[in-house]
Amino acid sequence: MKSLMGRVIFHVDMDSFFASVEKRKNPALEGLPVIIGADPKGGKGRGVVSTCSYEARKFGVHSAQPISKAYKLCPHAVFLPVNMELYQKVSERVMALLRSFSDRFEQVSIDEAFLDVSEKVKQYTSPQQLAERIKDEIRRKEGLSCSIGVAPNKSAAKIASSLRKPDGLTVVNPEKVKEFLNPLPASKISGVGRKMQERLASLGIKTIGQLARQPLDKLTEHFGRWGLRLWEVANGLEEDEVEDSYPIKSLGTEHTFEEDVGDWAVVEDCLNSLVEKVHRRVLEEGFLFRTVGVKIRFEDFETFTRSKSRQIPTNQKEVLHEYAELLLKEFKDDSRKLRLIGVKVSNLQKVGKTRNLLEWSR
Ligand code: TTP
Ligand code: MG
Repeated sequence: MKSLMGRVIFHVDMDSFFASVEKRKNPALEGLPVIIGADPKGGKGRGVVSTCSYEARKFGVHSAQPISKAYKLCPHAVFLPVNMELYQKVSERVMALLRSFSDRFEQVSIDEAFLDVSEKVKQYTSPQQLAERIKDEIRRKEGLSCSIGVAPNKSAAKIASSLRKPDGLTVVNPEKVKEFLNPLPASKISGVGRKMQERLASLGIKTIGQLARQPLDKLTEHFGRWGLRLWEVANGLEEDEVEDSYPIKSLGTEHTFEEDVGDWAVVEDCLNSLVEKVHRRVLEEGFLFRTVGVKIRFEDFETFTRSKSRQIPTNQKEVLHEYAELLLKEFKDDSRKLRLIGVKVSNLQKVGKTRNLLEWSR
């Protein structure tokens, strides 16, 4: 087994990300409860909270809560719609900055990344000093705060970043990983959702320490390969690499018809096969996508592109198909014949191991 000694992993997670970006854009919101999500419509709104500022969290508001509930809990909050384009741009700048501080860099979501800084950290007096430097840079350049966890592996770093939010910094020394993990609830492990937590509790397992002390056989008997994973994480033995984020920005394909096509049924057939192809590649590469785009070229070579994004990344073919079809529909009534259509997905992220575990435990 490779040694964890010498590895320095950071997990960086922006604080109340969408809400903080809105606050930076409009300083009048400073200190106020701000809720980002669906329109509350005076308490009758449908849809959910995307996120909220820490001021709103004091009232019990949280991500994924029905917006009507959030309105009941905190009617005087400032409610704002999701401005994804803006958050995406800010995210790209933050991620570029984080990447510049790391030997290896893996973005895991719009506001979260792992950094392997094992080499880079040698230019600083301590991991703590490098983490503080990163926090300062993000504050100075973007006016935003983040929380950082430092540990010799990814799972402990991720847990560490969550402990002192907002504006937190938690350093776990390599020889103290187990000591750090033992008292924490098992639900702190990424992927242990409510169901998994209940199953663990039924076996008398509440803390990570209790999980760590279980015989491995017992865990694999109950949870299959995830049992091994849980046991490794709980014992501070997980050794996943920080996987450099994939340079591929989008995946797509297009088709030029042999002869220009006027029959919409033919276009739809072609769209189906393009969707199949793109989806196969998405699965092969292990991606999730947020954005679906189409391209359409008429017989006179006039070309259009359209795209539609969703908030939550997915790898579902149904979503890809539904969005592509919807986007193409705009052109259905055009009297010109079609020369080409194309389909692509973008805003990609890799399906991490934790995400598999997450889906499995739901
Ligand atoms: P998180 O990092 O989970 O949340 P956060 O950054 O708002 O707050 P924290 O300080 O606890 O890290 O998610 C990042 C962004 O992703 C968040 O700002 C909004 C979006 N998001 C949703 O739209 N829906 C959700 O259910 C969650 C959890 C996040
Ligand atoms: Mg966050």
